[in-house]
Amino acid sequence: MTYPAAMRSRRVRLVVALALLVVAAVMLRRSLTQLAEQLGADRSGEVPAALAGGGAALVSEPTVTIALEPVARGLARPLFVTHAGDGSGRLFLLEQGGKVRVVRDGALRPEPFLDLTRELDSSGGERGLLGLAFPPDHAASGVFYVAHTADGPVVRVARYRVSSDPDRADRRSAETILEMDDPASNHNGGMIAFGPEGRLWIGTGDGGSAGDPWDNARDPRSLLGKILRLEVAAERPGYRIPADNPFASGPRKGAGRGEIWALGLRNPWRFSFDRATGELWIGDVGQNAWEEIDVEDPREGGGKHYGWKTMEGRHCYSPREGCDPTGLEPPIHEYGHDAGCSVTGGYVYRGRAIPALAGVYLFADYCSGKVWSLVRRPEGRAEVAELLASGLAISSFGEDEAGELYLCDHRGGTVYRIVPAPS
Ligand SMILES: [Ca+2]
Repeated sequence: MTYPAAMRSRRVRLVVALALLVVAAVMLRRSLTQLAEQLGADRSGEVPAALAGGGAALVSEPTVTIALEPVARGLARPLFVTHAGDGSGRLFLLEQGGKVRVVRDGALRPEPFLDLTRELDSSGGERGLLGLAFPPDHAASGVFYVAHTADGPVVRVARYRVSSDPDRADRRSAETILEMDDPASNHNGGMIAFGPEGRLWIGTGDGGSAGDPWDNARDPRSLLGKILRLEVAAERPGYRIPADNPFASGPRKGAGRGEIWALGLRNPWRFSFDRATGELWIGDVGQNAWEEIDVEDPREGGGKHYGWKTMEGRHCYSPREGCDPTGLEPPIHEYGHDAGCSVTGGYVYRGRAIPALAGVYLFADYCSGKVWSLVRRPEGRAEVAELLASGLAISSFGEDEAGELYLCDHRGGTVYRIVPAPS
């Protein structure tokens, strides 16, 4: 090899090495970007500066540590846990594809309680069987309610009855209570629960896509982007509008749909009532930047507007600057997408196993897997602490009859009970 040829070959090696380095750097950057996107950390919609005002979370060190104990494994995309309130001690677990499963005496029964696989439309990541609620009179009436997406496309709330076997429901007993348009595949709400006053509460998404293109959440004539409150009874078809709903009586009578309890929500994926105080806690999933927790005392009469899409959390969304927050209810807590990407509202703990959590609200993020505690300070601020970095895709919390709490790992197919950490 002549000298110039050796130089050339050395130069070629150098160029090849540099090129490989560039390729490696690009690949690393791309995989980091993909990871961030998977976690939903899309920062493309940079938010305007926060509006002035109090409410910033006080972040504290947790004073209690928790652990997770599996109660059922091998589930297909679990996304809710509840109980029948009938003293049976059973847990009812929802699988997104359409099955309700029963845990009785600590064992997951192989046969589903109810299989709605054929009734529902589970195409798309947020479609499927979304909610389940047992009324206070379930032990006597044998009825229960589900929320799911279906062809139409619609979000349907329907009533079913148990069969002669209490661990099997009658699939043919379906009665539609309410159907709502479902214009896009995401943001379908689907949380349903009976309030302490015995009414059926329903969370509805804003209809989906992004940025509420139909402006549903702010519209008192639309049932989407709301919390609804209905009066249902086992032997009566359909529903009635409770006379004390905010648009059913009083000064705002007729100014909006009678079914509406609260407005301005984007996708109140999970909400709950505090067993002790009756307060309503809502986890409302944000757009690109801010996840929020809202809380209200229903004795104030409802009709609150939680801001979307004028605001996302405490920040202007539409318009992006200079929005008017007059009359909008700020969240008690918000967090940015550095801590997650999709809030999963939880419960105020009223069980007995973890006395240090008494009266503490637990919530989580689907993407980051973090579980937080929230305590309301006397001045109204939220004090938030990270309880657990679970690494799970937490799709929901749930409660048993005794008030112990559970969470669902959507990806791993396991439902866990929240227990005190071993000392
Ligand atoms: Ca809001």
